[in-house]
Amino acid sequence: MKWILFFGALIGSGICGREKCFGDQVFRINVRNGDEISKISQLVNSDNFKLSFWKSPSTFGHPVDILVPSVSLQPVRAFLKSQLLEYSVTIEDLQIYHEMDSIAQDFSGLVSRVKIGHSFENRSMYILKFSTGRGSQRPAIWLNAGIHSREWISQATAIWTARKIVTDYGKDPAITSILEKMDIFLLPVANPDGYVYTQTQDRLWRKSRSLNPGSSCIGTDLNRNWNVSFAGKGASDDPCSEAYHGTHANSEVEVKSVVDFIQKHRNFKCFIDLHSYSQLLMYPYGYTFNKAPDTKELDEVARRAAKALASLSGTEYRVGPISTTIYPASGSSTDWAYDNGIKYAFAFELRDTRHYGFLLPANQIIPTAEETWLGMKTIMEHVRDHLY
Ligand code: INF
Ligand code: ZN
Repeated sequence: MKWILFFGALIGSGICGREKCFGDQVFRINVRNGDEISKISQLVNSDNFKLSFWKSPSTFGHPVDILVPSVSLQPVRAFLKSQLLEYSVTIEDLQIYHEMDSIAQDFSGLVSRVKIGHSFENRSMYILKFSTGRGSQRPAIWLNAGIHSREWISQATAIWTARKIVTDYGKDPAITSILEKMDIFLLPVANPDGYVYTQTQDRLWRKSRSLNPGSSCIGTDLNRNWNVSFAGKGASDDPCSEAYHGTHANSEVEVKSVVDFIQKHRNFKCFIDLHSYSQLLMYPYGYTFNKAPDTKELDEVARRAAKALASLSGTEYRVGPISTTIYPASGSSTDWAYDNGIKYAFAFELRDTRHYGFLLPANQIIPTAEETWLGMKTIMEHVRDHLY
């Protein structure tokens, strides 16, 4: 019993630092004998970890699923490792998946959950479709998040935005009028494997988790894998690089799934990609210093959006083309959207500017999401009034 007290003590040390780290998970444990079943039962029954059986132990050889609250992830992992118990994470970040399901169920007349594909490790990729119209090809907006897994404020902002849209539809004239004319498609977790990896192994993981033949290094930078100036400036051909572009454009199934969906739909007018951090609002191009044909209009819209964003809490964003505002980057989602006819293509670098960086405290999630919503709404209102 003493190990329970030891592992329980880990909780007090604030596993995720001083801030609550979000993302409950379901661990699937392969139990091989009675001794292991009794150890798991003791673990679940101890009130240290607030665990519950997702799937109770039955006979050996059948896995046991336990729901692990985010605060208990580390001590439970440590315990399972110490007991040589093999496990896998079956449902990563329940909160985001739960929230998507409950929004789609609670507002089934407005929202539907659509599977657009799967990740390298075979996790489903789900989007939420917000639509008031009968026609299937209404002018559409794509909101992308979590392409870089460590940028947790991006996924969190996206799922908050989903709830905001359904809550405000019919009340806020802006979102109501946008949805009267357009559909919104939201992908909260564009890199599911990387997201799980940041929660289970390496909090600062950025890339996908695909294997690179001939290299021991894992993953491709999904924001360099799009078919636009592929393998150009600001991308690397080294699989060990954080900006590795992959073997060829759309080599990554996570990118291909989005590309296929958007190309099949054929009527997207706006693409917004959420990243963190640095507080930037950018538009094409990243792959060249040349100005995009619509630079004047995109700059004007972006400045208005940044102003709306700042109106809530004074958060200051810099505005400009990707290549000069942050750095040259080829093969990015934003440039691909723009060069494929989606004129209103933007990328947000959310809070903050460096103090916390990727480890933005949970108490800044809602303030960040609320101000970002004002910026995104400004863009979407412009698109609504300038359909082409
Ligand atoms: N953004 C940079 C990146 O290396 C810059 C960027 C953003 C390029 C958007 C293109 C489009 O992808 C981040 N921020 O990684 O997290
Ligand atoms: Zn990023």
